[in-house]
Amino acid sequence: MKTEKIIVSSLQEAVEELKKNYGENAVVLSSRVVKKKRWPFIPFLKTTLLEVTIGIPEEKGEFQRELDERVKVYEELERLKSTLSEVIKSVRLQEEEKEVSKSKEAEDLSLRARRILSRMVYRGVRKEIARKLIEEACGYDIELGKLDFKEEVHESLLGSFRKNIVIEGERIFEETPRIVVLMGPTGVGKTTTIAKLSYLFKRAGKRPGVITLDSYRVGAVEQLRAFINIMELPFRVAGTPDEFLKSVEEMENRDVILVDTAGRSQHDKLRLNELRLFLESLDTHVYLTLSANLSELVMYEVIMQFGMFPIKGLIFSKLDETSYPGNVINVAYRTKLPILCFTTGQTVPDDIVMADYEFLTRLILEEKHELESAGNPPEA
Ligand SMILES: Nc1nc2c(ncn2[C@@H]2O[C@H](COP(=O)(O)OP(=O)(O)OP(=O)(O)O)[C@@H](O)[C@H]2O)c(=O)[nH]1
Ligand SMILES: [Mg+2]
Repeated sequence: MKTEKIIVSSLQEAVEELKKNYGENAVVLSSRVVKKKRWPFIPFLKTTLLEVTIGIPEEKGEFQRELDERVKVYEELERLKSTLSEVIKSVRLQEEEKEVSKSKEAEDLSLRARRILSRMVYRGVRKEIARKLIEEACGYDIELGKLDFKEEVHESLLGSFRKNIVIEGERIFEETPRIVVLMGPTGVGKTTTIAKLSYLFKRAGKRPGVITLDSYRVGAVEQLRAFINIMELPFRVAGTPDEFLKSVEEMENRDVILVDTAGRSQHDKLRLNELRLFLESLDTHVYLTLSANLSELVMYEVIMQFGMFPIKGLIFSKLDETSYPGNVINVAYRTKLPILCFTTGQTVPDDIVMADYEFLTRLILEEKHELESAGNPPEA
């Protein structure tokens, strides 16, 4: 921005001058009073004048103009994309509702319950599981002659989740296990989650330490080490079962030892057995990390292959990368494995949510407020 000084008799005059001579984008930056003008025949009469500093924006270069244009186009595209995705969503929901209303559910579920059923199926929950969860959240309404939610939708469903899905969540900070091991396929976010968890343990007043068994990927180890160092926590790399045992001994004074493992494909039995050697002699709490965007079948496959370890619970990572989190419900409902936490992005340590029923209910209902404000619509 260029600046220039002009002398005027009032601010009003300055504004007019700006518009006339400097264009629409010029602005007044400051002003000060100067008594300058003397009238030749009346020397004692001085007129008060203002010295006004004005700012004149520089002409935008070709590159900046082009960039601005592109940003505008991208913004417009983003707007269109989000409108389109809203339209697709509402069409799919309507289709789902039509489907449900044609089926047997129409005979025995209230309209409100059917709408929630459609919503859950749309979010990826299997219909039979969604139906079971809804049935448990409902009671028989004599007037309707159908099942309807006992309380408001959110509360009723939350109660049903409590009965059918096991959640570990914040409890881990109270009943802190001594050695917590994260396992799972390659690239699901184990190392990132270890960093986030170690922060949460420290925040909960515990004294965590971290051991990584992943001595293959130097970059990954260094990244984790850097974060753990910032938190002033002990960190060890163990390449053999003996080194691992030694590191555990060295961390004797720690409340909890978080153990990161190298990603193993569920098909790589040899490597999985090797991992077993590390943990054999110790009492460990193994959590399996599953990316929330995996298909349900692949999730079962991974759980089965890692079944050679005493899996205590599940961590669902990359929740931010899926629009259909119903898989989480399906897998937790069927396996009855406790959910420990969800990770929701790449940022350490913020993008992690310790699992609780409130979060799970919201996750599945998504537009909770929209549904609740809809109340209990009259039967069609
Ligand atoms: N979008 C998203 N990305 C994540 C999340 N958690 C981790 N990532 C990213 O996923 C990639 C792999 O993360 P890592 O923590 O290295 O995964 P890992 O399971 O330790 O990988 P291996 O040790 O190679 O098996 C990195 O780019 C992370 O930033 C998450 O919750 N959401
Ligand atoms: Mg890793």
